[in-house]
Amino acid sequence: MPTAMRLENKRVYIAGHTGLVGSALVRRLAGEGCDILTVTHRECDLTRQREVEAWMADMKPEYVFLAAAKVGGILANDTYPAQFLYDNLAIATNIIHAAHRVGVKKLLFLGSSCIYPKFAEQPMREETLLTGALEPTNEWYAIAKIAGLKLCQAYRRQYGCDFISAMPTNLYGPGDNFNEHTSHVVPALLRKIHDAKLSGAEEVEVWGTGTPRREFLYVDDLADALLFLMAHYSGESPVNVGTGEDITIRELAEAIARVVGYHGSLRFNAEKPDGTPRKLLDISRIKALGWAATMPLEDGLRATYEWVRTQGGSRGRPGDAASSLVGWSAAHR
Ligand code: GFB
Repeated sequence: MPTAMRLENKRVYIAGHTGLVGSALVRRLAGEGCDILTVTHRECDLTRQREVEAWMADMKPEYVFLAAAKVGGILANDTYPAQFLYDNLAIATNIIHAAHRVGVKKLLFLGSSCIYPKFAEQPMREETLLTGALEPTNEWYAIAKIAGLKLCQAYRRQYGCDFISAMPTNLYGPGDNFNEHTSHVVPALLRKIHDAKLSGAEEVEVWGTGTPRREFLYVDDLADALLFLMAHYSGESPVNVGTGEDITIRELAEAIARVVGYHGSLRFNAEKPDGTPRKLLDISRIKALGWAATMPLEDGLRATYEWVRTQGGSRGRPGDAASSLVGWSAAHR
């Protein structure tokens, strides 16, 4: 077990600092006494190698959390395969290679649970990677994430770089994307059920059959896990990060209706894709290292709903219960 490493007074680059994971890392690192480095897309396009190498050579980060990615829910992944593959490949290769060039001490690459085979044995162990076909709706994103993970392994083997990878399960929380077409299921249903409550709609459409099972990790729990791994883990294998519990999409929708206080009905539209039937991670490796998630799902949903109702106001529209769809999309991409 490597000795615990502290980030105090260290130069720590958070790639993707405005996203769901990146903004949670900014919150979590705020109390660590480190020098947090961030860069906007306008200042440095992470898909442009020359720009990334110039910025990294100039800023010389010592630690890197690679949380920048083009992300989205099942529909976005299925609709924009070229962007999901190219953007995520380019971001991963540019930052990982530049980190090696400037001698970054340690880099943590964020993958995703969708890298595992569609019909992997559940819960999914890290060893099942590349043992079966991927889920077609997000194979583009998955292949880019697998490439990033493999690049970290290759740079560790050939150059001795301390580059590690974490594979989080489905995430939700403050700072998420609430756009109804590109978002993941939790923000999508929070928004649809909130607006149904405001408008008095009698029913809300839920995509798919409601039978797929998903595991949901609150993003601030993930941020804590990432700092834990940066401090305590140094190895070639990716490390799964999850809660160890999953629920059906129907149960999720019912939980969100309770949180929002919506009493209408849920209509399941089986013409929309279900995606992978189940994506529960085996978390025994990170448990053995000594980390566990703490936020129960319903509490996390409540905290997220509270955040978007208040932030939605401060980021573009009145935050009161009258805030409309426009407010949510304007406030959240
Ligand atoms: O969160 P989600 O879009 O992504 O969908 P995945 C999860 C499940 O929720 C699917 C259902 O079965 C959806 O059909 N669902 C129900 C909805 N209603 C909705 C809705 O209004 N919006 C959305 N988005 N889903 C993602 C990958 O797969 O998992 C990403 O596409 C990433 O690349 C992420 O890997 C972790 O969980 O199916």
